[in-house]
Amino acid sequence: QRSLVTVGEVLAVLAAPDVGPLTLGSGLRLGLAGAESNVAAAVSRLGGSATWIGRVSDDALGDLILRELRAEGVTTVAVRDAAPTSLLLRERRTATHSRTRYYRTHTAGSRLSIEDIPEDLVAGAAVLHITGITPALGEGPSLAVTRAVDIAVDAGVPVSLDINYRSLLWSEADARRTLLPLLRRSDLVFAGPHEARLAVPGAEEPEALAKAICELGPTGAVIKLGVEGAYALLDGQELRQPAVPVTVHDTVGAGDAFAAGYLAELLAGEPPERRLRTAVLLGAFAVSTTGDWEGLPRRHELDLLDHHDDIVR
Ligand code: KDG
Repeated sequence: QRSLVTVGEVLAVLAAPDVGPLTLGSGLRLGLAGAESNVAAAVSRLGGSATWIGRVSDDALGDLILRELRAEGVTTVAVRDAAPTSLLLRERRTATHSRTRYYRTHTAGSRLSIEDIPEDLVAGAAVLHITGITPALGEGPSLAVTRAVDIAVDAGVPVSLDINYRSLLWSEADARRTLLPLLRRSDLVFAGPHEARLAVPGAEEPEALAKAICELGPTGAVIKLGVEGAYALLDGQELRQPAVPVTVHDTVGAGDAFAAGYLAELLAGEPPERRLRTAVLLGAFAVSTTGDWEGLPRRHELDLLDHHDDIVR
């Protein structure tokens, strides 16, 4: 099977296990995150082939990133860099309110450059998946993503874009300026309603947002609606998928899981209805488990949320 190829940065996450202010000190749990690697790991768990391209630090955290991705079955194409790994600090200030802080400048991932993108690999991909996070990391990463899209478009490889707007990284105006040219050359776009409005201001409802996105070039737009499921416009065909009811535990990573569910089924040759169903299901797994990707299912676990018994004996 040809691979999903993605380009991005993996961050080390320092997460407070307890609820309360970090001001008082705390033990922290070390984990990993990164929108693109989340997608790669999730696709791999569903049996798809996934390749991640990026820069990682030349130290224990860089080793941890590569070991973890490889353990998940993801092929890694990594340049080792003397700069450190980015950190993401997660404070659980109250039971329902988390605060995030990035330590993300002059780090390995932000030094990604055009030369780090292997042409053959991207040209031979089943799909190139990019997100709006990597281009926000600086000029080098932004040019690297553009280079990957250039290669994909020339080779006829479909491009999937998750807008993934991060207000801590850049303004909406900067995001729009940088992401619109990428969106126009993408085949498939994932966005929440707010992210979609950032790309196509003026439209309000999911139907109008998806239509406006497709008028810019993509043949597919998938609007993620959280507890209301998802709406998609794919080659002019409308699809709706209700959400799977679950107990919300940790919503971070739900969007990546959603995109991964969709893309894994695309890779497997499944029809649009099935792609959207698995997308919503993976989003449900992400919100009902801890961490961005750790709780995501393998294929044989996809029906787990159908069982309402707490304990499976
Ligand atoms: O989509 C979840 C991401 O926000 C998380 O994994 C970290 O990539 C990340 C980012 O830049 O916020």
